[in-house]
Amino acid sequence: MKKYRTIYLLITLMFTLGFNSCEKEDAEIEFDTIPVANEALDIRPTEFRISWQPIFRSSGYQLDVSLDETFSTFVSGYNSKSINGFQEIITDLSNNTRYFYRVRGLLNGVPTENSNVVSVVTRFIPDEVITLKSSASNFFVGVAVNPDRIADSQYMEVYEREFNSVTAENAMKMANIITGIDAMMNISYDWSKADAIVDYAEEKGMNIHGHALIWHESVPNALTNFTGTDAQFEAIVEDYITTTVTRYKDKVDSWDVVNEAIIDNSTSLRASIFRQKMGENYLEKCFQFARNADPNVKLFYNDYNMVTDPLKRSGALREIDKLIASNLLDGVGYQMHINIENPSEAEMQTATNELVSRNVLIHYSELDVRTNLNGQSTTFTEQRSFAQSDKVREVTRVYNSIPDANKYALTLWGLKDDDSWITPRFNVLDWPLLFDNEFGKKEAYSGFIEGLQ
Ligand code: 9MR
Repeated sequence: MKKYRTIYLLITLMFTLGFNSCEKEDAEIEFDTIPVANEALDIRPTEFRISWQPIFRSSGYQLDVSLDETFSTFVSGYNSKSINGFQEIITDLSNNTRYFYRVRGLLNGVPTENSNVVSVVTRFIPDEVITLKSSASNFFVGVAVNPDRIADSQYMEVYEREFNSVTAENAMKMANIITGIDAMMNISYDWSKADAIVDYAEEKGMNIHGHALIWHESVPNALTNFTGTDAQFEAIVEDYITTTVTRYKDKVDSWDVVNEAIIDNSTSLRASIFRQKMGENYLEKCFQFARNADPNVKLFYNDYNMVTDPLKRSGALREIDKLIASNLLDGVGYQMHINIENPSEAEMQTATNELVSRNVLIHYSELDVRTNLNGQSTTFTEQRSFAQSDKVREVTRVYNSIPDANKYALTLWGLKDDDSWITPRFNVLDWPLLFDNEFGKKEAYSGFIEGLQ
């Protein structure tokens, strides 16, 4: 008797559960008369996959994909496109672009209301394990640092994760090292800041690019006010270059020996104090002093606007050719203080080919990409973020086209946006680097890696 009662109870239970679950499913299907669009998947630079939750008794779907949220600019072929399944891969799209999609079901041939609208950005999404330095084969990825930041654990973490080369943004400049020159022409130095950076990079096994031995914008007062003869001036410069290069022998791997010697929109040498007191061939002299002090360290000429200013470039190349002929130059730095509009990829390629044909090492130094070109913007808009990423991708793509033997390094002029010299110098808000103020990777970070794929 007891046995029958148990079986009866079990059967009752099964029926109850079964009917309940059927009732529940029916209720859900009845309720879902509009499809629900899912988030996009498999996002790539030119495609993504979208899907939606099917609705009951639908004979098909109609899909809209648009460039705007109000669905007025459709992606070609995606204005009420008929689809039989529950998903679609949209291809041939533009990189770094925001799209919107929605879907309708067809019940007895009549479209339902639109689903929710989902937005998606086509972009390159680097694998989590990839970093800037790991994406670069056969060249260094560098960052401009200062003594405070190399002592800050948040900066250090990113420096060590992403970079394998450093440049002192300011600490190794002449005016920041020389503290005085006495009556006997003895130079006094403060090495503390430069040493801190060199020690840090040495400890972390990073490449060190020395910046910069001779630069007209970093002349110590003691030298500006120097009243001795030109020969004495030159002797001081030789002493300084010899002492500095010797101090960092086997530690600093390369030096910008002379920085920014050519006048903008011209082929002429600047009338800097070095040009005035040491003569027209002062570059050769300075490179020779450096070569004598350390025959192994790589010697660079470094300048800005070398891509966008062909006159200036030809003036610089004239000096570079003389240095090459004297066997004094190993490499050239193209400072990459650029913006989202200029230079074009083709211009970068042309200017870079000039160096490849001379078979020198090529440093894209001082990379930052300004975005606030009219100075009016108070926020870093999505559009600018994408444009910046596109420009950075062009930079790394051109750099990657250089033969391996001529690659040296690509150096960012700072880590995060609020480190940048741009805002203080031009008194305009900007967001020129690869990391935001919270150390977050920006779109431009992805662009950098994408250009190296
Ligand atoms: O970024 C540097 C900024 O912090 C300094 O105030 C400035 C003057 O020393 O130099 C900036 O770096 C320059 C670099 O040394 C040479 N090329 C141009 C850079 C931007 O001015």
